[in-house]
Amino acid sequence: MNEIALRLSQHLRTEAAEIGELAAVLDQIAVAGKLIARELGRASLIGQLGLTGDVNVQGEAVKKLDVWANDVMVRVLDASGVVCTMVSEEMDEPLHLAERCPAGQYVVCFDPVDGSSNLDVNGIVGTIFSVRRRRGRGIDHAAADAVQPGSAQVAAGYVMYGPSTMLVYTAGKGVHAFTLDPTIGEFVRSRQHIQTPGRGHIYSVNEAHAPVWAPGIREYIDYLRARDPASGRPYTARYVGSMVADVHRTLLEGGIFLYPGEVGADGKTSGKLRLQYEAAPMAFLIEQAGGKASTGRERIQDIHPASAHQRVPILIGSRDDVTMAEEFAAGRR
Ligand code: AHM
Ligand code: MG
Repeated sequence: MNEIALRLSQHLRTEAAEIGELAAVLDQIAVAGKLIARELGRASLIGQLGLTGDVNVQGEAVKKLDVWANDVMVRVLDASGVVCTMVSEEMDEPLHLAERCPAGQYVVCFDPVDGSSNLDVNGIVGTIFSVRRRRGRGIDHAAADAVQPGSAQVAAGYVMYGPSTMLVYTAGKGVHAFTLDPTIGEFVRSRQHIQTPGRGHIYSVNEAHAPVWAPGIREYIDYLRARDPASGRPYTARYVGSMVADVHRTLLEGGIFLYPGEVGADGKTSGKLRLQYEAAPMAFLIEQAGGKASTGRERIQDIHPASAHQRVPILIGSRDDVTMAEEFAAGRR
């Protein structure tokens, strides 16, 4: 028993002087996390696994839990009273709550159940969120509010549904982790001011896509696999296929997680992971922990989204590992 256990709600109360109404947004996301964790825990028993039969705007088969969790996120954020625009992987268009605009200061981008290919095998999934301020006032600003660069984030994080449920967030003052104690239904602080090691020994990537990567990325992975004990190689490979789980491990243990771009016949590179609710929030977290996140060419946080569901390549993790990956990607090594 941790005698000095601090609940998330208490922690947010002490932060409220600095983060203001953002505390209400984070508190509501914690509520959604508890509801989603409960549903995941019994999903196979109540027929919540499997597909709805629909296909989303991104051409992916929609799962029942994706839709259910999206609805939960929309309802809890609406109830916060301070969110007026939402962008979700599960909604084709941004959702603008015009009636909230007089008071609603925040735009929240989220992926309600990320890594959902793991759902049917009882694997780890997560909810990723990213909070920005509204730029303008009035509904006419809503479209611009929905596409802001990662550098505009005021908070970001994820809830990870693993052996325990964890909420990890930053509001620009370090990265803090809370673990759900199911016996009291509360997130309790388990780590403060998490720092990612400057260099790790794990790489995490779906290597089946190696034939469509740029040559520099293939050379980088070959380099990590080569045996050279003096420079700490070979690295170890770990890949869950759930960004939250793979980034969480990288955040704590260091190393690098990559989802490199696919180089098409036209020579153009396209990523898989979505900028606004996958790449940018993880980039904010990892930078707050002393790490780096880039596309290989530019810092993730500097990218201005061209559209709500824009995809980007991503290299994220320990500072030295990401720097080396960028050098390989640029052909400088
Ligand atoms: P999703 O939002 O449809 O679940 O897709 C995102 C997920 C990430 O969690 C994970 O890093 C990646 O897709 C895995 O993709 P792949 O199966 O191609 O390796
Ligand atoms: Mg996702």
